[in-house]
Amino acid sequence: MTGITYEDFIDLGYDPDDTALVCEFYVEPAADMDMEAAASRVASESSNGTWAELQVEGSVRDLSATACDIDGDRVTVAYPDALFEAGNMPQVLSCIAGNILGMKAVERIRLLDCDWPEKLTTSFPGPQFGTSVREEIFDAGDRPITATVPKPKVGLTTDQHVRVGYEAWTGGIDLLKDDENLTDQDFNPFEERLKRSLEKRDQAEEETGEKKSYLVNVTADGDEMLDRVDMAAEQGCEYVMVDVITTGWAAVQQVRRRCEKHGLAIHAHRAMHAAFDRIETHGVSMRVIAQVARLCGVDHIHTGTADLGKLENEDTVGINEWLYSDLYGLNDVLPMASGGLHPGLVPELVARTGTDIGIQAGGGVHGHPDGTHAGAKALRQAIDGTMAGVPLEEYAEDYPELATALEKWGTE
Ligand code: CAP
Ligand code: MG
Repeated sequence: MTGITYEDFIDLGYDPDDTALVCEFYVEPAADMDMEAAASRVASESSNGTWAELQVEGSVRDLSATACDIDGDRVTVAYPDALFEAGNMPQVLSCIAGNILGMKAVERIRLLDCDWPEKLTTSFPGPQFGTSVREEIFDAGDRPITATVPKPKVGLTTDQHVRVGYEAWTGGIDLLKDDENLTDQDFNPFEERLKRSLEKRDQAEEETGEKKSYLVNVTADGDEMLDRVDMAAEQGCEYVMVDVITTGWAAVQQVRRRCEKHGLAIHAHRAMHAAFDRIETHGVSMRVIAQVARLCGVDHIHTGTADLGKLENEDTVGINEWLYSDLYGLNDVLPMASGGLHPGLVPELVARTGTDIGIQAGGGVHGHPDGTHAGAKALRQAIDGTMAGVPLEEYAEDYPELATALEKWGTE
């Protein structure tokens, strides 16, 4: 009997069939290793090999991954379908983005992209609504939907938070969103915030004649999070918000199932994503994180601002295109642009990303010199002006709130 060694995991002529999950990695081999040796170790450690030569009877080789292409610093690895448990995202990630990220055989390694096969993909539910939220939940026509998050992020009392929400909604914002680190603290408890915000939402809907909604942050440990989803549904929410990275994919899958029962959409905040994707030569790309989020079934996800605003971004436009793309019948996802946005950036943002997005601004609404209500109006005016194809400076001649915002923040 011959043992299984690293060499068994590389076959550069191998052409995977369409049932395989094919992953592209960036790889920098360790100093004492060539690319082929590193690539075979990536395929081995992420499927069913290890550092020692193994003597195993039977057909375990059928479950081995194969490093099937090396192109400069890019390595392609094909994983057989049988390696994966259907519908179990943590299990999939423990293979393709597990131990290999810490292997001494590589100096750096990044999971750049996945080509998801039909069987594995459709074992996940995908989003319930996706971009259709713009029509199904709001009557937003072609314009981007708009959201705001009260600032400061935490510290506002429930009274203050609810008031800010009302001012934002009546100023023209569609969605009020909790911040990522606001859940159920003593200064602003979940249940009270939820109930009172929804009262104000109803009032704002009546006053504006527009549909309004609230993204309440249900992030918590598993059972508690599901209770919060139930409460959000009972109280009449259309959405919940989940911090998908910090809470973990198993929890996201659980929330998705519970949300289906209630017909609730999921807004995915991605706090902590940069721990995986910020260093360009290591980790897991935002592209893959967004893919995983779509399979698990979120309806919105933050994908950055196409290099506008305050945060580092990875290829927002390419990620958004993937989120819209056909994927064996799974619904698409609405990308949310957020992070240092203000009204003056709207035309350029829309020029870069198109209109099938959500635009989220915190500081860019509440930092308006005349307060939240004026800031909300200015953001909506910027969107309406952009949709009308009128340069913002010109549009602002008729809209004083926008004029003030442009004076304060400019258009860059
Ligand atoms: C934005 C924000 C969002 C980030 C998330 C914040 O506030 O509420 O969480 O944009 O980043 O807390 O920073 P501002 P990303 O509008 O005041 O910047 O969308 O890149 O995941
Ligand atoms: Mg935030």
